[in-house]
Amino acid sequence: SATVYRKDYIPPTHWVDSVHLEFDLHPQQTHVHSTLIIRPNEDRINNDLVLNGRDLELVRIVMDGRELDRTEYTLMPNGDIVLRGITKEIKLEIENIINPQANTSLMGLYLSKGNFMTQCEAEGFRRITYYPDRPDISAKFTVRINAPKSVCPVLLSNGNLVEEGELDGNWHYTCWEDPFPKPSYLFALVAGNLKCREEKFQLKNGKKALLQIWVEPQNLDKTEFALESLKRAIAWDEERFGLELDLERFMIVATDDFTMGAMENKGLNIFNSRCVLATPEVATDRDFARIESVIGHEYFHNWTGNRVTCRDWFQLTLKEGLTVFREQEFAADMLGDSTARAVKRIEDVRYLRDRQFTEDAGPMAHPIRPESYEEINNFYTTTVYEKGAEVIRMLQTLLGKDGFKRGLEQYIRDHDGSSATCEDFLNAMAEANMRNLSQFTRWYSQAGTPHVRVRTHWDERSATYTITLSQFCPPTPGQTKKEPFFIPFDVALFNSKGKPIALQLQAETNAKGTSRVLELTDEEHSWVFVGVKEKPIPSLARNFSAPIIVDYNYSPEELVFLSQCDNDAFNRAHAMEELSLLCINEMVSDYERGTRMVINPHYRNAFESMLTDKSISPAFKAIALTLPSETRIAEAQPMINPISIRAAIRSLREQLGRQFSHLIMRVFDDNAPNPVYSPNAADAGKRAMRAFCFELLLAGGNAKSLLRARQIFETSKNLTERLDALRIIVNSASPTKFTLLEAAETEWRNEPLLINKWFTLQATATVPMDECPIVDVVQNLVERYPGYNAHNPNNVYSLVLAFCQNNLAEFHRPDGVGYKFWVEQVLKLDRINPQVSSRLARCLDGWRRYTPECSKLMFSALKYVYSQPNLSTDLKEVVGKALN
Ligand code: BAL
Ligand code: ZN
Repeated sequence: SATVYRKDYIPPTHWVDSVHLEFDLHPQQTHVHSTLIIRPNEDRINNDLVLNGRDLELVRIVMDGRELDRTEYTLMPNGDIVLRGITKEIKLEIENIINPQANTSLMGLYLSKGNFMTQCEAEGFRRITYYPDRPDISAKFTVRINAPKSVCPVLLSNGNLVEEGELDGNWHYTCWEDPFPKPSYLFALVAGNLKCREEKFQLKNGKKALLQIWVEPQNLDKTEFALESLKRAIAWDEERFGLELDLERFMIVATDDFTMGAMENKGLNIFNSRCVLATPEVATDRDFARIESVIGHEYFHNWTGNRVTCRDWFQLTLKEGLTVFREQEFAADMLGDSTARAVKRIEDVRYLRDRQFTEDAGPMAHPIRPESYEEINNFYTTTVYEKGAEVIRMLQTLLGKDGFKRGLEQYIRDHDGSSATCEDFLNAMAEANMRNLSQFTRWYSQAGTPHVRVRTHWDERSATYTITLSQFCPPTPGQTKKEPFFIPFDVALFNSKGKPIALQLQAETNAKGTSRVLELTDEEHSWVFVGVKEKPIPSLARNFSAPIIVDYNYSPEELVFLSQCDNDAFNRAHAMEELSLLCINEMVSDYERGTRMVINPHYRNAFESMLTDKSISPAFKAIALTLPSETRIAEAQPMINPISIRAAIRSLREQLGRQFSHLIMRVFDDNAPNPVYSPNAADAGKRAMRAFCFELLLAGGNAKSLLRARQIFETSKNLTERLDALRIIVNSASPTKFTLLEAAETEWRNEPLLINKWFTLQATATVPMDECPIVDVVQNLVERYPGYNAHNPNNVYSLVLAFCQNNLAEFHRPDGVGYKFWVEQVLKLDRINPQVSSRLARCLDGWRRYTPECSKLMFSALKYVYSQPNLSTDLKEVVGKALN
């Protein structure tokens, strides 16, 4: 397949002024009739018009009223149509047929439980009709949908409903007009048997907007939280960035069959049901938080993505990095107090470290703006999204909140109604703040996670403290040498009493503040702080001020100190994490040497002190004490042996649970949440703290806690507590787990949200079930459980992907059965949905870093997949890169 390069961008040969689409909906034979007004782009000499098309059955093309014969256009092997020599404005009428029922890729128009849904980003519109399917072409859309009334009582598309009526044969129709020109990837159509929760919402500008959440009838009672989140998102964007809802009507639709989390189609967002439906019985605290974030994310795209869109798909981070940043700020602002914000920041950074740092260190490493791709769907990555958001956050750190807002306002003023590039965005930021950001652009062109090495020197005689930062970025595929990045590096210095000291640099006349953002632009630079009368302890890259790895040789004593005293909550938790990593690494070595695994005493002290600290919130305590993920631990190992990692964690939990059982029981009792469930951060924090205690107690052999967990599973009304209890039992040696898993299945089998949780519980189980390796449990469910459907991405993600991605020790069994299962699944899923198979394929990206026996097997598995005929472009690209 062909590689597409960013440098090859050429503006379109033609513009589309208007599109009228008419659909006659039918499960196997949907007729699409499209009328386009097209005119040449005067700046281009080439006037051959390419209309993209995939898997379409063409009926006819009529140009300016005359039907074209087969010799008047070229049908390309890939499905595109070329019309040669279009030098003036034309009216094109195209009729084609599509088969939504046969569409398992979930791109274009497809069926979800009998309801029609669409997904067009990035290149799905060409699966609906022939069209120049590229984001730099915007047109005004009108849509008419005709369908049988009994099957499709509800017919929706983007914009405003302008007409509806009855047709012969019990059919009916609706007409929609989107007032804003848009690229084809933002088109949406939804039709089926749906019900909505709706409300007229007062906007700041005095107008009212109709907000609707459309779902299958049985889910109507799960929509309240989504609607409230949407209202909060609208109000927040008005308040924080002065960006108002520009539509009379804003709709959200939920579907169980969706590859991504959600999609920001103009005025008609389509959501994966797991990112929208919630009640305390079917959603956990984390789900509630995620729903609020995703609703915010898609809504915020209305400006950053829709009103100003991307010129080409290489610019994806222009809308995604920015919108993830906006979503994170929204979620943090909804939390209010600074510790709650820090907890959210810690969660976001842990996700980045677990997923993006690994990506940046592997065969798929790419800059947030990639230079090439074979399949754009492979670049909806944590690099483009989450690292992209960190890059935007650095801009806010450098320019200040007001300066950043000014820059965003200018960006939108300059590009409203058009498509833009990452340079356009940076230029607006630079101009609005009169700053030179040219070096900053390297974050957009260089892949890899930079390391910043820190050296410090305190000189007693001159009372100066010198901090020297030097940066280095490891090579990534196709980029051996990197130029220095522009790195904002936030520091504070603490005296021995645990107080931050006032900071004064050598060139300054007086001290200013107790923390400072140093701007590292060279390979190496030193800063000299004066008036430092005792040797301080530095707090580095506070609040994760840049997506970097800090290399500094803290002593364990200093880490204990920071875990108790740092007034940056993020770094306080980070110090705790460093200590736990230190401890786990030692235990991994103990295990591999065959010696007794011992808890590092410094970690033990810090653990006890934080556990008993009454001055900090349960939410913070829970996140700071939670052990690092296996992925995070693996990242720090020179050679990954998941079995040793799991053994070390198990022993650590067991020892902590035994040694601190009384303390932990007290903390457990102190954290009784409010009996009336609310997903608010304070209560969620208490529940998280209790689950943490539970896990340790059970690991430590406390038999009573098993009974208690069972009782919670059987009596609690909220899913958070029930699922935590069940997970802890499933991960214990107790045979009760079989009874409870069965009970859960009986209760949950008709609720997709819950059965997916049930899958994940088993897929991520850390101990074999009745001697049966987890891979067999998963395989058995895939092959025999009637509620598992390989066509449903959520089923695949929560069972197969959860196993391969998150159950390292069971997946990477040295006998290779995990990899054999992976091969079967990747190949099978590739026939159904290439986006899903290529996502699963990436679980073997890191094959070079594992023990030689695993590594060899992983390599063979990848080679085998690569050798198979007819792989999708998606899968071929990621497996090819892994092998390269
Ligand atoms: N645009 C694809 C889904 C999202 O990032 O919102
Ligand atoms: Zn997005």
